[in-house]
Amino acid sequence: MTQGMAVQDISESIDICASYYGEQAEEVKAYLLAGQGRALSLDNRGPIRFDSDGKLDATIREAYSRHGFYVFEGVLSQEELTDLETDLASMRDRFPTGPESAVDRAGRPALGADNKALTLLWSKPLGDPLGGTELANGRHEVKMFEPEAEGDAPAAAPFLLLGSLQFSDACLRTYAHPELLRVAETINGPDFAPFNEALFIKDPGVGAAVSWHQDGVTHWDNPDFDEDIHGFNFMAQVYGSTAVNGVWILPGSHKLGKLDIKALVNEAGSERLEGAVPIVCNPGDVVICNRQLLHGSFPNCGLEPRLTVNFGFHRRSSVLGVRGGGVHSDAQVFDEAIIARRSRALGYAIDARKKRFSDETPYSYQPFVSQGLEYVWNEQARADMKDYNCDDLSI
Ligand SMILES: O=C(O)CCC(=O)C(=O)O
Repeated sequence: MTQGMAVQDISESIDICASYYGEQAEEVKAYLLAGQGRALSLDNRGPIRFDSDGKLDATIREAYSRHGFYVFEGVLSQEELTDLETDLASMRDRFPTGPESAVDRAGRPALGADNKALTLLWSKPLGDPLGGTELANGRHEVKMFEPEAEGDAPAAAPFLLLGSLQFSDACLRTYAHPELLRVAETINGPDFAPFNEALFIKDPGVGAAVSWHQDGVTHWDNPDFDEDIHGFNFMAQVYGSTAVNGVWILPGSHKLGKLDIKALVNEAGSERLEGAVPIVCNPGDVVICNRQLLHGSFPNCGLEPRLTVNFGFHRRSSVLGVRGGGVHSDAQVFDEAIIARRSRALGYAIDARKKRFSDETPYSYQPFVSQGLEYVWNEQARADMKDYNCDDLSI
């Protein structure tokens, strides 16, 4: 365990969460505690470090490769976290009043109401909207236990916002965090390509489960298959992430190919998979999570909120000339033009960040440099970002 690392005390949440599971409460409590202990004993957390060539420190790279995830501690400043919280509050004000509604609670056109691309996904409180369905290529093979929410919970609550960069300048700026982009460069090469961006919203007593799955859908049978071929996600934590509300992963599973999730659940006797650990973070920590890892999250039956700012990147060779999997955008063959169009979000993000954090050295993205491209974040750019996620490089 990282010496001296202080994590949130979630003992009360663990008890409350376990109580939702009735007869299995003791088993759930033991599982949460054991998983948390194992997570904190792994050698995969600490500040981002680079070597003298500007590449991600080799020890970190190796630990990421071994476990499939790594917790970069203290990446986002309090200022940046406050910006994200403020934007979430104003986005919530603009959310539709329900899954079928096109207006917000003030009767204005709701956020995303006139978008072509899918934006806000809803769930019944503490539900598992994807598990055991054909949605997202059927990759969420099992339905998680759906506890009964308290009586005052809303009938449905948003749990996932897609295309988040068009709705939040704070999310756009975080997307261009220079140290994170240098990590992306080390892992995926200087011509790395975007994937997609989203917010996972897990409010206490309401937040939905995301059933066990592996993200990749395209390259499992590729003769050049390797552990990084489906890219990775950064998961930036605004309030932290715990055994109760966080994503759980099966360490090392990103190297095992496509797993039979139903068989793993049968073997474990429940969705509490053996050997899995939660991603434990403090506010401001950012996780890098291999998309091939078996991962998922339980419904948030605890007391702490989780807001994850998700954004992923690919190797260019994983998307160029490849037919998309159709999960985040319509399936299409990704050519240079589509990748360039999708990359403009990064150009706008770098400029938006430069304007807000002027003391930082902005990230220099090689494909823009080599083509002499410069992007400016202004009102015209904002209009240009509408529905940018129709081109998510979904593989
Ligand atoms: O944040 C969560 O609960 C789920 C995240 C996830 O499944 C993903 O990023 O692929």
